[in-house]
Formats: sequence, structure tokens, C-alpha cells
Amino acid sequence: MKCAFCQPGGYAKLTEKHLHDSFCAMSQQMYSLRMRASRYEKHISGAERLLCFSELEDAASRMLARALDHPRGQAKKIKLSLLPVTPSTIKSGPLLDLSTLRVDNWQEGRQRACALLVATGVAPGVADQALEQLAKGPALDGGVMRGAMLVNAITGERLESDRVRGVRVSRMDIDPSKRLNIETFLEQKSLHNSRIIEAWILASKVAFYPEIIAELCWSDDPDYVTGYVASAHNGYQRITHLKQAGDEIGGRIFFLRPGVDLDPLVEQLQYEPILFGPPASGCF
Ligand code: WAQ
Ligand code: MG
Repeated sequence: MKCAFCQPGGYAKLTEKHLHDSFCAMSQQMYSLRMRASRYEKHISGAERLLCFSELEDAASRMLARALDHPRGQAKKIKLSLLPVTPSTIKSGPLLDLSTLRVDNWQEGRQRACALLVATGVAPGVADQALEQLAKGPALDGGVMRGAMLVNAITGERLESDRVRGVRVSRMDIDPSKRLNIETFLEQKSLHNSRIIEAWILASKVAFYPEIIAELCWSDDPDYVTGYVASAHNGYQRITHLKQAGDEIGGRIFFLRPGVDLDPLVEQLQYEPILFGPPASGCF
């Protein structure tokens, strides 16, 4: 089936683009677009989107711009990859409720993060230890990982098979037909930027799986100190300071229920395509 708006000339108005995007999501081929930038062994930046054809050019050039001018330094190698994703395999889900906890400094932020993790069921000793591991560099060599650590929420055991790469979550985005609504909500809260949207979507995909109790994240970009604790139960809880400005160490930890069958979960995190709509609470 061909979409009229995909023809040369494109769409003239936002409403037309909106209609076009809805049409794409319902009927057309979607694509997994990923970027990875590195300098020798150092991870500089990465991104993953799930898009329809007409969105690819703009998204790819944004990814490239991000990789070429990044606060973690100049990339030597940039990989962009594009793979088709069959629309019938795409699931849908709600974004997590979003809230912001204002704290005065990273020490207070980490205390609050620890308490939030414990409130979701992570054992107190495990939450403490996880914060420490993330702060000192989660990779084997004490550096930053490309993906997330997997940690048993009760015993604290590290479960990811590759402690350099970790598990990279992919194939998730906002449902094109809901994008306008969601972006308007973020604009009203002065939170409309790609970093926040991408982190919110990623956290929503992670929380989609009941095997994962909670997630902890802060950025590895030296100039971005806000992080979050996320869970299906308590939502996407932003914390305004989780590290000191200038610190290049960051990462993600997914806390797993004990006894989880790891391989299918990792497969879903990496490859199951999901498009997200507004939070189930209907907060907007
Ligand atoms: N899957 C798994 N882990 C990832 C992924 C992914 N797709 N992307 C990044 N990571 C891990 C990896 O270890 C990075 O080093 C680390 O997370 C940080 O990535 O609401 O910007 O892209 O204000 O630097 C959160 C708060 C910002 C946003 C997170 O992370 C807000 C951020 P970054
Ligand atoms: Mg980063």
C-alpha cells in the first residue's frame, strides 16, 4: 500500500505529517535505526529508534550530528545501521508515568535513588552496591559500558554475559500517531528534548517486562547530571542530580527478579519492537 504523503513534495502542515505518521505505523514497513560512535575502545555515543520511512532521513542526520559533536570526545568510528521491522510483529505499550524529584546535590540524589530502588523490591545492600558499581565504572576495566548491567535484585549477582558491551535495548519508539500529543505534554513541562524522550521510551520498554523490577540510570555525558529510577510500579522518576558535573562515568542497571530465564529476556530487550503511547494513568 502506498502513502500519498510519501511522494515527492512531502507534507505541508504538521497535521498532514501527523496523519502521514499514523498511516505509516498502521500499514507500512517500519525500520530499526541505530547509531554507535566510538574512539578506539571508548564508547562515545549510541542511539536507537523505530521509525517509518519518511522519518529516517531526518533521524539519521540528527544521529550523525550527535555523534560528530559529542561531549565525550571526537568519534573515530561511527556506525549507522538500518533494518526493516515487520509491522505485524510490533507490540504497543504505555509510557511510564513521569515525575521529577528535585535534589540539591548528587549525594542527596543517590540517597533518594537508593530509597526508590528499595521501595520497588531491590534488597537494600544490593541497591547500595549497585550505586557504588555504577559510580566507579561498571565495565570490567572500570570504564563505561555500551549497554546495561543486569543484576539479581536480591543477591546482587551480575548476570550479563559481556561486561564490556552489556545489554543494549533497541527497537522502541513513540507510536507516530501519538507523537504530537506526547511532545506537547513534554513542551508544557519544559522537558522537550531528544535525550529525555529517548530515556523515557527506553525505561518504558525495560519496565514492560515483568522480569525486571527496576532500573537505575545516569548519563555518561560529563555535562548531564540528571538521572532516574524507573519501574512499572512507580514510573519514570527523574532525579535532578545523580552525579557531579564533569564526571564521564555513567550507565544503566536493570534489576531482575531471581530465577529469571535470561536468554529470552535479553532477546526481547534487544529485538522485540514496541511503540509507546501515553501513560496508562492518562496523565495527559
Ligand atoms: N540500552 C542499554 N543501555 C544503554 C542504552 C541502551 N539502548 N543506551 C545507553 N545505555 C547505557 C550505556 O551504558 C551508557 O553509557 C549509559 O546508559 C548512559 O547513556 O529524564 O543520557 O545516553 O532528564 O548517556 C537520563 C535522564 C539520561 C534523562 C540518560 O544516558 C532525563 C542518558 P546516555
Ligand atoms: Mg551518553
